[in-house]
Amino acid sequence: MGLTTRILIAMLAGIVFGALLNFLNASQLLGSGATGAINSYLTGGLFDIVGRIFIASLKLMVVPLVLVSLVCGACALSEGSRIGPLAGKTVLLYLLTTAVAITLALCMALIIQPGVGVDVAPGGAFVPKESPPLSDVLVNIFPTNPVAAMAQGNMLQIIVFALLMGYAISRCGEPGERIAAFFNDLNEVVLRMVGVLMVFAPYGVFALLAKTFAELGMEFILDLGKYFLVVLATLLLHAFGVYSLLLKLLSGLSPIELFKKMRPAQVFAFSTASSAATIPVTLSTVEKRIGVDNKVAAFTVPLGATINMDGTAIMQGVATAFIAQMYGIEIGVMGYLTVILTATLASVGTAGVPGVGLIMLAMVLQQVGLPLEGIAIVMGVDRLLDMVRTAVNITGDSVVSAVVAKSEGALSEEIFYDRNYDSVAN
Ligand code: DAS
Repeated sequence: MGLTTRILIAMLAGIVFGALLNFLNASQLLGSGATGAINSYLTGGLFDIVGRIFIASLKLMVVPLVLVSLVCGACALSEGSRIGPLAGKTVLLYLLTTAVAITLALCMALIIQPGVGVDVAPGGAFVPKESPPLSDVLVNIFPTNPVAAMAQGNMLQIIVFALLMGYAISRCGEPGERIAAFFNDLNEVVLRMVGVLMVFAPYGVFALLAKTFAELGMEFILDLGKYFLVVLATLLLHAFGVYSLLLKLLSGLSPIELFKKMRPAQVFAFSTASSAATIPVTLSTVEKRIGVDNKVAAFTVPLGATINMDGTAIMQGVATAFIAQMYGIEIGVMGYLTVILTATLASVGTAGVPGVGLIMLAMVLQQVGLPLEGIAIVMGVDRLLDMVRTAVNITGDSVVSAVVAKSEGALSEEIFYDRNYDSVAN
């Protein structure tokens, strides 16, 4: 049974079991003694311990994953920058669409306010750390001690250090090539560690959802549903709104044609929830159905799968606002600007594998001083959202590939508008 299925089953089981405990608690059906025992040994005992261990395992991976994957991403970026204007346009558009995505997500969450009125401060009110003034935020982005930044989990400092290191590695000739190879291998190991920890995700999801629903009851499912719908609506708005606008304005190409042609790659991305695994299908679709020349697609598609995660940034934006609202924490304009900066830069390092967006969410929450326990609440519905946002991620890669190729005169409009093409040529 796949991890997706196991997490979904754990989610449903956790919700049902938690709601049952909540009912027994409220109705005192088992008598005060048994109810008290359930509360202290199960809800406040076993589930609390398993849940906290699971949250710790997510925290464990944040620093190594961000550091290593960002160094690799920065190397790939810098390698690419030797391709001159094509790379500049590609990277600029990727970062721009990600920043628009997270801004759109924050606006949607602040307008709809899915987390307002949901009081989930199980351990008592959460005291947020004071958000520093803008000048401090900007100065504090630059680390004075990279080891201290990693020890303290100062994510923006780690991101800046990793980007600088990745750039330097790509400008170091043979020694840099050896180090780049080492970091690419290390990235495989770190992603494998994420995979190992994800095996335990169903147990963590069950324990945390059972605890949450035992304390909050079934009405909480409506709040979770609101979160789910806000993320989904923003993903669709970004995909069909922002991408269509971008394609029409910058290339004059028909968004409807592109969405129709991209369907095989979107379906593959949805089912695998992995941009990286979808690269071969995205590449083939972009070249043979969209008409992008290989010299462009071979650079823009793999780079996009590495650094362009608009769907993930959208989840991070909505989840951050949702968690702040649930805990009644005002993170203010500075806090939201920090979220946009952190999530945009972090998307450079988010690897295209299932579930990694959640670990990057831990990083964003940590940066703005929000409780990571909130992840457990959104995690229950994350797997399905992961599949949708991965399809959005690769759609963004294909839109930017088409725009850049058109601007370089490397896109065949004959192929783009050819409707007889009914399969992705291998
Ligand atoms: N599943 C990731 C991807 O492959 C995105 C994420 O985890 O948010 O794009």
